[in-house]
Amino acid sequence: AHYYKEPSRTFSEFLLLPNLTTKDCIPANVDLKTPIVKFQKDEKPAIELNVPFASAVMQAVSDQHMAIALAQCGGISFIYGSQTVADQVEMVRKVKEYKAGFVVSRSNLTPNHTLRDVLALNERNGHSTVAVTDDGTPKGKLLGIVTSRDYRTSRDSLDKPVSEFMTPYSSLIYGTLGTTLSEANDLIWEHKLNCVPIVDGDQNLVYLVFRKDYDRHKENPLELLDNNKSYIVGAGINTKDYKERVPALVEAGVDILVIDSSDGFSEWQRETVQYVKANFNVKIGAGNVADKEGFMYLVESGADFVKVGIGGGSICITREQKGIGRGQASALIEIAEARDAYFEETGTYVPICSDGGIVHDYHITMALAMGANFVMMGRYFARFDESPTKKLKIGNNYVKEYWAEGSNRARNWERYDLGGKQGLLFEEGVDSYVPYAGGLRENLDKTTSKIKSTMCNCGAKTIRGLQSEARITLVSSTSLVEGGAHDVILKDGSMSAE
Ligand code: MZP
Repeated sequence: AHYYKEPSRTFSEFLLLPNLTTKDCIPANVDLKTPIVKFQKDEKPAIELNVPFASAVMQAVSDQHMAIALAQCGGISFIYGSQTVADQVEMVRKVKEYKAGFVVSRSNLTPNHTLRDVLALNERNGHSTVAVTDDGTPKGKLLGIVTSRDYRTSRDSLDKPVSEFMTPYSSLIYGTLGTTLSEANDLIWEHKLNCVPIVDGDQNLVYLVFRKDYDRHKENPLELLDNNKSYIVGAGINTKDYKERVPALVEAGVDILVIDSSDGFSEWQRETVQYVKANFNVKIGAGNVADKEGFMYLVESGADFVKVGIGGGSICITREQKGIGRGQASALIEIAEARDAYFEETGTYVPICSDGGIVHDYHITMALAMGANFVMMGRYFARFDESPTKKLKIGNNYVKEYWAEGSNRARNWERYDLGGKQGLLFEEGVDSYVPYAGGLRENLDKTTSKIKSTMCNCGAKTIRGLQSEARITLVSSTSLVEGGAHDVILKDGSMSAE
């Protein structure tokens, strides 16, 4: 056997040291843009994210709702593959066909219809917004606008009339298409709507656009209306049914695939990557691996990115069940070094994704500093309204369900398959709850603020800059205690660490 001299380590065992912060190194100047597919030196990567976040290939995390919400924030979801090809394709199609606006007539929908009705309409039409007019045309009298946010934040109230959602999530407004800009502004003010009015050449109201959408389309806000651009979406595949699944996903317009496996250092992965590369013009990531040998094997097989991480997921019991895995930080550091050396040698840059084990927001910054180009998270996203799972009240707290792909609930045997009898032979993950945390956008904004702020402390305005400038120190278990509240009595009555 080969023995590694160093123990394998994870994010919590490290801290970043500040570098000089220059006056222009402020959060507003930090760019979190990151490549997620391989590219040649001096070339622009074919796919980049505006924020370095991917949601996990899991039933409890990535369906079409999560994919749309995360793409709107600049990240990407990989729709889970542990479902039939037809169901997965339908989810991908819904993301690709999703549009921002839709007009129905009053006879189809009025404020007395329920949120469930709106949901059904939007689901059917792949739209985020329903504008209700009296005659069903954009020129008609505008009776109301209901956005997907209304029903997604009100899942528990699907059977209430939409008119009840005037506050606090109100996006249902009354007015007339053809009202003037100043009347529209009065309306926005009166209902405290976070909207921007779009007016025609005569300063008449044509449409209301929600500010979050508007901010991303400042240059040409009109491109938002019945808009041909589609959101970017990924999908998980396995090494068993790829000859059936991949053509269907490609046909549905998927942008990028990833082979979802707990151990990607295998000949099955090589075959799958090579099949996709030989037959389709679609990007494909592979994994998961935990060392440079696994990384190089997948790179040489043709992978566009490589996913790193074995056994570190919050719901994962692979290390307990099988004794395989590696501390996430050690895996990442070694693979990032191999990625950089390969780039130096060949001029080909292969991005790496740190998958699993992110507990605190600073772990994301640490992963990026250690060389990750983006992170994949399950637990983080499962907590939000947009995840596909049930929200429950347990005691005084709201929680959401979150189960592992290798649990008896998901039974994603293909993820763990090593040939032989088909099926999940034993569990490698648990079925659990995570604390409910609200909407994705608010949480993501908070997380990115923390990352940007830390990057400024480190004197870095880009992820590449952070990777080259970061100074990282290992911390002793005693200094870990020093890092939290200690030696005080907390106001909730509990004792802090001593
Ligand atoms: P986390 O963000 O919840 O810590 O980890 C999410 C990651 O755990 C997923 O992206 C996937 O790689 C991994 N996962 C999913 N199911 C299992 C399992 O059943 C698992 N063991 O390890």
